[in-house]
Amino acid sequence: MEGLRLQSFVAFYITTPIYYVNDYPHIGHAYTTVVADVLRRYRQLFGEETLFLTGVDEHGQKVQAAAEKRGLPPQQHCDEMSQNFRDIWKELGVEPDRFIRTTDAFHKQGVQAALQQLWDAGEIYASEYEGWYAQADEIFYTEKDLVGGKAPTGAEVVRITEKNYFFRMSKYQERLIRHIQDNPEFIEPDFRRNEVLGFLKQPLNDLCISRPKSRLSWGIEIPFDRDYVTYVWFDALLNYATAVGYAQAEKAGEFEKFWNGNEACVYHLLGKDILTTHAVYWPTMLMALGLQLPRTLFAHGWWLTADNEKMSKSKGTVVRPLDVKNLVGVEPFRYFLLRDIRLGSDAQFSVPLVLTRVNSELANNLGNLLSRSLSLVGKYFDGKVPQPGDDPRTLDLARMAAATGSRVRDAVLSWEPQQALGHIIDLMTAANQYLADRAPWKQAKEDLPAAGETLYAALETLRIAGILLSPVMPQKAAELLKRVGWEKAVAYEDTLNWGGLEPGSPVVSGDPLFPRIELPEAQA
Ligand code: ME8
Repeated sequence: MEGLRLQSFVAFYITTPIYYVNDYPHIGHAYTTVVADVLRRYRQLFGEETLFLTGVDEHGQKVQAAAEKRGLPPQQHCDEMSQNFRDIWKELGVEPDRFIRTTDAFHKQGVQAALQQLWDAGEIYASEYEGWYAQADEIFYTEKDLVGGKAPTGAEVVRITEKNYFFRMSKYQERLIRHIQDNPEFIEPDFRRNEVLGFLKQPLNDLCISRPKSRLSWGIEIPFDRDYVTYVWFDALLNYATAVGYAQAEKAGEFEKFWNGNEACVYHLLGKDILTTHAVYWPTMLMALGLQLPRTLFAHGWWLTADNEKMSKSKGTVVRPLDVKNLVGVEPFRYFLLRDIRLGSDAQFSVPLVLTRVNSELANNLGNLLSRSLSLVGKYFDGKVPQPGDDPRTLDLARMAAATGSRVRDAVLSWEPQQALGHIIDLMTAANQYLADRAPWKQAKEDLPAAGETLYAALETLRIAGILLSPVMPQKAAELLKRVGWEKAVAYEDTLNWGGLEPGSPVVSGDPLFPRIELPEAQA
């Protein structure tokens, strides 16, 4: 209970990266965003105040080039593309509280306020710069960074000399190392923290935060030199703060609550590809601005192709989230994304893997338990929840069910949603086994109250599972709860005690909640 009380004081603010609008959202974007949506719904279920932010990164070379390719002015291109992201999140049942675009006026103003503050404080200086620039990465590399004449990412580089503005990032290196060492929850998982600490063994350079307009015009103007725009990463990282009121006088209270106060718990979820920018640029920017650092940066892994490769547009291996959603349904797809990968590790993505998971755990395990129980309750108990009982075997199942809520909660709070779902499925497996052992279809003919006890227990485990699954599959969970005769609003506390279902409440039968899905011919 101590944990529950502590957590409920926290203003849990979860963010996803803001995605580049140079292309349509793919499975990786959907992954981060669905996980964030689910984690926030769990925290809400546990009684915490939450705020969930996602959005789009609209400035910089990549986006300017994509707009040029379509023959559109960048703003029009961004208006259209950002709408695609919004639409897809809606289709995937993702409900962010806020959707930020870096072309939003309040964001631009916040970025300029930060730049001006750092310039006035001498944290930004002008210097002649010579280096290797990779357009694809939008990053400058030094000679020693190059691998075989190319960027470490494999991108082509060109030699560039120009005046630019620099943020004194190197000044904060020691303080950053200490912060990472003193706050183990700052970078998760552990092995990623060690990677960052390894990276910080090399001396940090100062960060070039400007681009001359002659080379790139699509960006936020530098307030103290109108010939320059802001480097896209400096602009983009600030979204997390501007979205909750940074540098907006009328939103000072909100900024205090979600970012800079004692109760704030800022949680950035991101892919491992962008950990360095988040773990090095961002905290040093915040230190220079005199702001609090986020509580946690969690770098999750990648979905790979069936051949264990990174999905690639040129090889045609990028998966479109809506294709999968249209095949299996939105909520089973969400379930798969949380269940088939350990947050932090890589995993393979393929349609057969989605079907295997959804069919075995949702259609066969949970779905069969539900349909068998409901049809027997219909047949022998007039469609009403029967009376409970206290056979030792029933009490074993009851104990397991009543412990599942806190197991799920512990797993979610330790960033193991895959395991949280595993606990729910273990409960379904145990309930199916219980049903098979007690065979209520036979009991009904010999001892009707014993059959009632068995079916009550089956419905009761389904009720608990329904509540605990609601953050992942809100609509299916609501339907499941209605079918087992549970009309109350979803509340975590109701999972902690056995015996919530009222005998006599009507159950509702219907089509299978999770029909089995077969692989379309073309993909078999
Ligand atoms: O990097 N598996 O945007 P982006 C899992 N605008 N997740 C994946 C993935 C995959 N195969 N591919 C992409 C940017 N992602 C910047 C971010 S934030 C201030 C600025 C997800 O459109 C993952 O979250 O390239 C990754 O970090 C993000 O998409 C990159 O999106």
